[in-house]
Amino acid sequence: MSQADIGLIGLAVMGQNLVLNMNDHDIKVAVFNRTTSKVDDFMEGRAKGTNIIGTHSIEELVGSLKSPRRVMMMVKAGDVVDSFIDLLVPHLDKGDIIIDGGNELYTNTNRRTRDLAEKGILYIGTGISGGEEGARFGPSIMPGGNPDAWPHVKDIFQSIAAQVDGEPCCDWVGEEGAGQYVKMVHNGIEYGDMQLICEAYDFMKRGLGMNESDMQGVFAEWNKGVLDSYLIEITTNILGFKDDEGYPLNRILDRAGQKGTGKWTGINALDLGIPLTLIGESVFARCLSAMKDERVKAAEFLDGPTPSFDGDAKEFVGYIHDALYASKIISYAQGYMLIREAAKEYGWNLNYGSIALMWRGGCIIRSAFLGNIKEAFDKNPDLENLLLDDFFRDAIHNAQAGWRKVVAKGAEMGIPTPTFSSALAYYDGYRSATLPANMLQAQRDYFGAHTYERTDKPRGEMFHTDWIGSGGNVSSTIYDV
Ligand code: NBP
Repeated sequence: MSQADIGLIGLAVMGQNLVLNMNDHDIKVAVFNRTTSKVDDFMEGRAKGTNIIGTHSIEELVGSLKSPRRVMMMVKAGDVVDSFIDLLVPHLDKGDIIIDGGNELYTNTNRRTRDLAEKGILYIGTGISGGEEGARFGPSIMPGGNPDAWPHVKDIFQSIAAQVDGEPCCDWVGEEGAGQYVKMVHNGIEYGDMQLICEAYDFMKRGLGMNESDMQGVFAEWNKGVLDSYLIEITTNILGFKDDEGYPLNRILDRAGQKGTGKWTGINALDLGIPLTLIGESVFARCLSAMKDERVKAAEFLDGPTPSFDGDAKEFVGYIHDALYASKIISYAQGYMLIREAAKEYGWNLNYGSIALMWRGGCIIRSAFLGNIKEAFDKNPDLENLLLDDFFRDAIHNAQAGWRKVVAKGAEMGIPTPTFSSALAYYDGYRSATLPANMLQAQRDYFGAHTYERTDKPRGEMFHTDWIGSGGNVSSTIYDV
């Protein structure tokens, strides 16, 4: 039997489509699945007539591979990945490569990369985005792990990835769990992009009283400009979709779920002390939506303004566009701040421009906008914050008047805009040389003798005031909170 280029474990939706994608690119794949009848079904079904090899045990799978062996897992994240690693290792040699393509928590990938390196096995944890269609025809692939593994998988990954302007949406991200970390932040940004669009839709519908057809026209127009993206495109299509009973959109219950990666991103931001407010608000907006029954009761009980608008609706739609665009810039600026901090914290060497390039195609957040981010990092690889790039500064300056009008009008009309308004609060906070944290420090020192630094003394020199005249001279231990 001629030997396969790579083995793949896990024939669910992602695994099957990736295998067929590899087969299209003349990559010979051997496959295995825990429930082996799924191997047979696949071989008799979608894999019929291809070069794919079906196997029925880990031993047979590994035995069918060229050396160094490459085995990729597309299985449920967590313990299942650990158990497959345990099954694989006794059959592998030093220099062989194990790849996990699932939505794994990056800390697990950190641990596995180190443990397997001790055994001479090269480990990769890669983010893969784009869902079923992306896996089949070109996903965004974000690999991290043991850098020595990258040359062994580079050609395979880059050939099956989405291509934008002749460049693959796949490059080496960084050490250990960096690839899956970047995928996690990508998913958080996806939460943010979706919530921003929902707020624009809600404003047009409830605030301006627009119908689906008019809103569809607006989103279609937006998709031709700076907001050009997959999510704006599908929103346009959703607003235009009608069946015998009308618009399915209007029959969908307004309760959103979440699978966890947005939440992980928010938790990690809190751990690292990064103000990732927009993604945080997007996760909370889903949580609030899920409290449907309570909201229905509260709607009867709590009063507020009834939205009504008597201005120039067309002009206001332009302001909503600007609010969405400016908030989106804030979201990506915050996401990149988080990735930067993680790189510092975990000792990863990341190329921020190539991360933008990886997201340009194949994935849910793909957009023209990511090209501007790539250019910003090409100009200055050490850029501290996207807002400090000339292009994004000018963009936000141009958009801010409309953005402020939308946030103000939303508050006046009682239409919630959690991401538009939190993004604006972040913007105004970020550009404030002075914030009221002097009062906060005074309060902390008053009730807990936490001490404070002074504006007129060197940083790090701590002071305490006896605010009530009866306190002692003992101050609290100082540590970062
Ligand atoms: P699933 O996440 O549904 O996993 C199915 C695979 O895991 C099957 O091969 C199944 O084997 C195997 N598996 C399970 Br479940 N429990 C197992 C166990 N205890 N022992 C051994 N094998 C077990 O598949 P998927 O939706 O294709 O996703 C694969 C990975 O890719 C996941 O980490 C997912 O988060 C990630 N991902 C998914 C998407 C997407 O759009 N679906 C997108 C991007 C990333 P069985 O057939 O024997 O039950």
